[in-house]
Amino acid sequence: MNKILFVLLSLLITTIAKSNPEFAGDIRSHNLFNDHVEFILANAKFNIYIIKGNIIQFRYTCKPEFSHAPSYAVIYDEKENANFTMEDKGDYFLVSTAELNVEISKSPCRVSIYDKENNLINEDDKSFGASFDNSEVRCYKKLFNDEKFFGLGEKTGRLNKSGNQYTMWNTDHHYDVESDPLYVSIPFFIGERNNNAYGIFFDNTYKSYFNFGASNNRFYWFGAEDGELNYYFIYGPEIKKVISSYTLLTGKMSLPPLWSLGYQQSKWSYYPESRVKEIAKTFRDKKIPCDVIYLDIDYMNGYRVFTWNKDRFPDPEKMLGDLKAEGIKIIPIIDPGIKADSNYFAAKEGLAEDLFAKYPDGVPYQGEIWPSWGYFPDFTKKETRDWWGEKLNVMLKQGTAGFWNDMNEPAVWGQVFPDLVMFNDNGFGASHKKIHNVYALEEAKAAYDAFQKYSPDTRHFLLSRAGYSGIQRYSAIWTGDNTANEGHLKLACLMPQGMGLSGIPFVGSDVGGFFDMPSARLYTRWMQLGAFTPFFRGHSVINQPDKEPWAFGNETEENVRNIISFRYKLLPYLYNEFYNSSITGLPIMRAMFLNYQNDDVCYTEDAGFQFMLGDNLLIAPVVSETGNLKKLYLPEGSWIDMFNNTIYQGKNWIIVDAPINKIPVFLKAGGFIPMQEVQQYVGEKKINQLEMVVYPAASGSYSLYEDDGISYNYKKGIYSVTSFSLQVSENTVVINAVKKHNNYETGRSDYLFKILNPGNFSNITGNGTVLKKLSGENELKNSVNGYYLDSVSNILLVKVKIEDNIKIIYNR
Ligand code: MIG
Repeated sequence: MNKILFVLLSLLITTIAKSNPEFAGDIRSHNLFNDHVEFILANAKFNIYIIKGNIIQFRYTCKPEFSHAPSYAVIYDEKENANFTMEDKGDYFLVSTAELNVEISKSPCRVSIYDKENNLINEDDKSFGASFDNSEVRCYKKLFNDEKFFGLGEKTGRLNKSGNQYTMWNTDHHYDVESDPLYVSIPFFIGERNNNAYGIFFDNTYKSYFNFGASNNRFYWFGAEDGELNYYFIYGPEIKKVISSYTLLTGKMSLPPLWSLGYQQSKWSYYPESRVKEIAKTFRDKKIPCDVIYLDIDYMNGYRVFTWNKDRFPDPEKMLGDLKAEGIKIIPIIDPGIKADSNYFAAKEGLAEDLFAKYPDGVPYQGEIWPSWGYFPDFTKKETRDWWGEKLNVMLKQGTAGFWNDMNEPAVWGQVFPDLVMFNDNGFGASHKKIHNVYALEEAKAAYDAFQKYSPDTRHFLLSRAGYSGIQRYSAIWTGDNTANEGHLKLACLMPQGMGLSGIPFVGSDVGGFFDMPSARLYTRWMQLGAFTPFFRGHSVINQPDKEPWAFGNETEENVRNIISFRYKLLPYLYNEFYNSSITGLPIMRAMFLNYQNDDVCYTEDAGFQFMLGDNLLIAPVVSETGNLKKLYLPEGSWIDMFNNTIYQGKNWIIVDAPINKIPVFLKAGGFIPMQEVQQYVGEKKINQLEMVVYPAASGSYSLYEDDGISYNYKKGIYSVTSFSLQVSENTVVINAVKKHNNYETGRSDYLFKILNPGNFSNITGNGTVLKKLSGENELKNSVNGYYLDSVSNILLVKVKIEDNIKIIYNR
């Protein structure tokens, strides 16, 4: 009896002990290496890698060894900058880089990070720090009461995530405005306080959690159900530097085809072929620009991926060719699940070549998906990615312009993919628990690799619903199945900003809302917002009335045509921002505080409903269905309304009229906006003139990148860069344009400078000669050069031939 009690008791004690977290204990010993320091702790191993002066990797494990499996996210492997010193300071070790001082206390082991002026940036909670609880890992950090948190990728709610907890587990969701988690997992966030920012990238693909002081005011924490406590600390202090550094680790967007910046039209589903052609023709007839039409799941034969329904699409190649001639590119949806059909080639090949995810007993897993029961390709296996790429290439050769990856969370009818299903994990072997969040990333990699391999001369476009850190290297992201209501219109403004802060620049929402039917006003407002989001696509669920731009009556059609046309005029500016983003990793659509980090107002919740497009444009969408006014904040400097030339002084909240035909857009004094005439699709016609819009109330400069927009020739140096400057003094305004890199022939012959609110002027010279005053726009069109003042709108138009060096001077 006593014996039994004893056994029971000790069982109970061990169970209790097991469910208590263990914290990183004392440092027992350490080893110094070239690029890292290894610490042996009482109950864990702890490595610090110095990646760069501002990037340090902290890695803990309580298992006997660190994992050797490579990171899915991190592609940076240059360690040549890893200069650091380590000193023993008695109670602690001091690790110093050019930008940071890291104190690692010995008993117990805790981390504190300081800048070079010894300001505390971030530190472990003194009692808890790193913790291990069975397979679970966590890190507890001190929470400062004025600390703000941004990032985490695709999340609902306001941009500042403080006071909330979030989960990372890619989820197919009929989501509402507070749902979490969604389709994409980006375990990276930015902390900001006193204008100092840092980032933490927790490179763990298991289900993970981020708690920014939800229900406690002592610490914030992040952790995961399994895997290593492996995180990168990234110092700014500029938020921009944090994002650039994060994308140095995880990669930048590769430059997409220029046409993918155009308007894209989707619907579940356009079929048969005649319907697709009718949609294309309607865009052209109505002179509403459009570059892409999507084919949703009904183009397939019984939802079998890589097949066509031959009744609906008898000759895909011919159809794709016909549409291409009209400037319409076709992007088909791709679902990962392979119908378990013994007559279906993809199922046969996948089974024969062992390409599918399997139960631990070797039986291929089947889940329920669109084509009923189906297998799931194991994209973490190179052979599977190569095979998938071959299949995609068949469709590329047929003439598709890219792919749209859906259902890749992976989703199984909103049900649960069994955790024990095994994946190759690059040869290391791992269960669904580890692979779930990177499934879409590896599927996207397969497509991206196929593009490189099979189409080395032409850029293609990839769109994905799910993703993990690094997805920006391969794909654009859309924010999934939203709903046609005001709350989701607001989210369509916030979510892309949050994703931009998390390294994903090419992003947009289903414009108009996926579920339900928007009113004409809601649809118009959404189009106006969408026209300034990097990815611009209208989409809709099945069994809803039409949602194309002409489906809401004449007034809406006119307003939507105008804003889509404006997007096309703006393409030189937008494409330049895409180029910049591909170099810097910074977003195109930017939270206000990214450009104005020291302006507290830019962090307010209201300022989330406006954003910057690059450096020079401030976009203030009306995110309400009924409103005709917009309250917005203008940061420092002088601003001009792009559509009516009204001037405003910054550091002010203003309220402007925004009737249904208007979205308020402001140009910053001194900023340049390159524009061009409207085309119905990218490349429709040769465009001779680059319009350069400036508002000369301040000096400024701008660099414009141009290339062919479609090939990879830019990688061989075939592009052009022009450097513009605007020097404004009391008596003169001088505009300069200098070709910095001149290897690409843009085909443009002249510049038209549109000088908004020019002030007094006399005596305009261009390229050394005194320019002639012309009588109106027509004469301007027909003259080689000259100027004309549109006195009604107060715009000075100056036309000059494009030469290597341009100088325009006017006295005032
Ligand atoms: O179970 O392919 O988010 O854009 O139209 C729904 C049909 C599957 C979900 C996608 C949506 C797409 C739809 N898909």
